[in-house]
Amino acid sequence: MENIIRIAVQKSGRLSEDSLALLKECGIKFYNGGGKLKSPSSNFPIEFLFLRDDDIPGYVADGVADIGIVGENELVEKNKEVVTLHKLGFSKCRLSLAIPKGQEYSGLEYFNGKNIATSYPRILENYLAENNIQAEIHEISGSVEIAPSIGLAEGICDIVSSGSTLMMNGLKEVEKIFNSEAVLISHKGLNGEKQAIIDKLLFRINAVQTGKSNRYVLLNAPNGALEKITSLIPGMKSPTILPLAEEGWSSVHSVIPEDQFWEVIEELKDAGAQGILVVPIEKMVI
Ligand code: PRT
Ligand code: ZN
Repeated sequence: MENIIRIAVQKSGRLSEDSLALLKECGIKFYNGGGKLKSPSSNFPIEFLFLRDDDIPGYVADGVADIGIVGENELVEKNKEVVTLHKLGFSKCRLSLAIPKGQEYSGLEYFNGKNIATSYPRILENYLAENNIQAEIHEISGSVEIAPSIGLAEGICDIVSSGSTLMMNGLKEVEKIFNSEAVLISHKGLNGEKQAIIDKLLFRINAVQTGKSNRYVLLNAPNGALEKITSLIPGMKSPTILPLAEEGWSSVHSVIPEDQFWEVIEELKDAGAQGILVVPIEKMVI
């Protein structure tokens, strides 16, 4: 039988949209409508399993799925034996300790002898042990943020993104204990053929991610400014320089990192560049 790999992705929730969008951008076609739990791709040797995120580390560790996409918070909490292949840069959040807004907070010792509600008992237990804090952990599976107001606990340890859930529940974030983002994980000890398919997928993911973190830039420059301008936008190997129809001018094409974009554009203008166009890059292979 031809080798295919199975990927576990979240069925619905905060990870699913970005996970599926990334795989689509990798050119993988699949159907995920109709509440199906399993779906093959029509153009890549991969089959999708749509699961709850809590189950993904376990399914990958057991080999039911070969790879999976899950948040690092869930991965560390479940503590299953899998390989982390790649950070995916989405579903970023943090696990934090929070207490009622009106309470004075002097430091971690605040939690000595207190009750803390959380859905992440393992991560919290390790953190408290590392910091020599003796607190009682109350494991609850959801709506952790209401625990202090109903008298279940004095503090909570929960996922924070914008911080608005804490605010709405009269809580304040006092310690950040863990940063998380979506990661691609794999089963340990896959055969060579499956590994080759995964390498192909990783190559595509890298091309998509590199494309997203760069911009293609085109501009016109007087020939006298070319030296300065090419030093500002060295590109992948070196910029492309083409003569314009107008004597003494050139068109320069290059690639710039997305996060340096505004500063570089200003420097290019100061150096004499005109008609600067900045274009997104769909895929980039270095
Ligand atoms: O049904 P299933 O079990 O698959 O999903 P789930 O409900 O357990 O998880 P889901 O879809 O809510 O989150 C999946 C993953 O997304 C998490 O494991 C994290 O890795 C990541 N993620 C990113 C988040 C958040 N951001 C987030 N904001 N997970 C949860 N939240 C919740 C948090 O629990 C809190 O209630 O959002 C609230 C805080 O958000 P802010 O913006 O108000 O601070
Ligand atoms: Zn879950």
